[in-house]
Formats: sequence, structure tokens, C-alpha cells
Amino acid sequence: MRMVFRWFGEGNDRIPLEHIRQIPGVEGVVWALHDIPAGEEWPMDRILQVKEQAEKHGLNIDVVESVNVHEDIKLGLPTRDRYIENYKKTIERLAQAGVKVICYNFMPIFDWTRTDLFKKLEDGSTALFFEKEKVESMDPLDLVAKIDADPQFTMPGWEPERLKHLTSLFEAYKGVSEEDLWNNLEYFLKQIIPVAEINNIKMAIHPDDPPWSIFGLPRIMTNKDNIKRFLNIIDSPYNGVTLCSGSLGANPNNNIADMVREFADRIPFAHIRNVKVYENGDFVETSHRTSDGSVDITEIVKAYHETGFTGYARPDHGRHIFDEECRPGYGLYDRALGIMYLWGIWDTLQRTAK
Ligand code: DNO
Repeated sequence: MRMVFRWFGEGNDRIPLEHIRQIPGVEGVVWALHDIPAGEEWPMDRILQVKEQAEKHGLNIDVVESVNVHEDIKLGLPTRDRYIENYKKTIERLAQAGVKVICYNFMPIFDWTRTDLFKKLEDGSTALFFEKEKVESMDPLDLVAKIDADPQFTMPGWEPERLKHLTSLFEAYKGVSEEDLWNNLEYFLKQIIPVAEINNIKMAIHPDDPPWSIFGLPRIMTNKDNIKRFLNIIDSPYNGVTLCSGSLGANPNNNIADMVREFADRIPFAHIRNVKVYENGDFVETSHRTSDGSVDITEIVKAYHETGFTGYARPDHGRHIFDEECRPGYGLYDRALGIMYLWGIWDTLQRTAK
């Protein structure tokens, strides 16, 4: 297991690389050029700039999260080919810079979705929260009114560009079924994976978060059967998954340790975090500790250990603790605690396996 830590870039993340370097066992940053709109090529000089910054602190840039997929590709529009060509160029450039894994997702319009970014927990910390009923009764186009009223309005993980076009995007997705989305994903993979193979970059799709349809939009990376279907589209180690225990774990029917065991050789990148799921379908993000949430983190790490996992892993969203002011879910302290928990389990397993 090669530990890495998500970092949003100089001037875009309050956490300095000096601090990331001090977390035990962290080898690299998980990064992206967040200001480049989906569909555009990533410039080589910008890629090399991040490499230089990270390497100065002894950290690698092996994992990129994410190179976002343009909506025209997900929609299967004729304009997609231009964006796919740009995507290929970005893969080639990242390979030249030494990148080994690219994480991406295929969620229509929205990336991860929550209803409260700072929900107060019993211990006084705050965390990301999803209220199912609220999302089910919400008209997503209300967001448009919010954005118009407040041009600074942002949502975590969503490029501001995407938010500006919500109305037309919803219009475009009318009539796009799950099967259409599968077909559009297949078209994309058939063009991208051969380029990834030549360039020795493992593509790793991220599951949908939450793993079910929201706002009537299709979502397909949601469970074991669908991941299996995805991996069979192109049976290559370069066509892999970012197995995210927190995203998949929001549905109690998903057994993540079982997925680790089944898909072991197709997981170049692991996101490991806990989530507490309530009976009404709401969920809140907790500390990484198994007993704090509904996901059996201990069993998941055990499954990675058993299968001889040599891929990259990162702690995922943390709570906001010790009065830290940070990006929602991406503070330093709780994610650092998460790493030590993961190492604690891993090191104990290493010892007992001998
Ligand atoms: C949330 C992240 C996601 C992830 C993308 C991958 O914190 O796990 O935003 O980066 O879905 O493309």
C-alpha cells in the first residue's frame, strides 16, 4: 500500500506541502489542475510546475484526481471526439511527467453531493452530511436561482463553469437512460484505454457518490455488479477502479471488503474512509475508525492486505476538528489521523502475517 494525500495545489490549498511531508508514510500528493475546464488539454509547463513543487518536498505526483470528463462525452454528443482527443493529449503529457494513475468519474453533471458541509457531530467536530429526503424533494434548478443571486456560490468538487450551465445541462440529459450512459462510457473507454496502455497509465474510475440516481439523472458506478460490468467492457489492468469505501459505503448493501477481494488486480487506487448510514438513508461522514461508522474499515484493510495490494491509497474526507479552517472534508488533522489508523491496521497485519 503506497500512501498518498490529496492536495489542491499551491494557492488553492491551505495545507502546505511541508505539513503533508510530516504525516508518516506519505509518498506523494494526489493532485489536479483544478482551474482547467473539463475537456481542455493540460499544459505541460503547468504539469511540470506541480511536479517541481512536490518533489522539492520529497513527494511524488504519481496520482492525478481528477482529469474530468466533458459533459458532451457523457451525453454522447458528436462534439465529444474533440474533447476525447484533448483527453488523450493530457494522458500523454501526464505520462511524460511520470504520472502512473488517473482517477476520473462518469457522473452526469454533479460530482459528490451533500446537503450540509458542516454538520455538527456529538463530539463537537463537524462533517459532511447527506439528507436523503432533502435531496429527493429538491428541485436542482433552485440552485440556478442561488447562483444567480450569489455569483460567488460554489459547490465542493464542481467546477463553477458547470454550475453556470445547469439549466441547459438538465435539458440535455432528458431522455439519456442508464443504458445510453453505459454506451457513452464504452465509447470513451475504447478510445482512451489503448492510449493509457501505451503510456503506462492506469485509468481508475471513481464510483458515484452517493451510489444511486439523484435528481432523476442516471448513475451507473454504484455497486458490485455494475463495477464488474464496467471492468468487462475492456478487460485490461489499465481499465481499473478507484475503489472508494465511503462512496459505495453509503449504500449498506455494498460489501466493500468483498469487492476488494474480487477486483484486487483492477484497483490501482483506493479511497478509504468511513460513513455512518442511518435507517432513513441519511449518512454522515465520521472518523476513519471502524466503530465510529457503518463501514468495516478494519475488514477492508485486511482484504487489501490479504490480496497483496501494492496500489496507491489515500485517506478520504475527514471531519473538521481542532478548530481547523479548511476545505469541506479536506482538512489536515482528521485525514492525518485516518492515515495513522490505516497504518495501525496494516502494520499489525504485516507483523502477524510473518
Ligand atoms: C470527493 C472526491 C470526488 C472524486 C471524483 C473523481 O471528495 O472523492 O470528487 O475526486 O469523483 O473524479
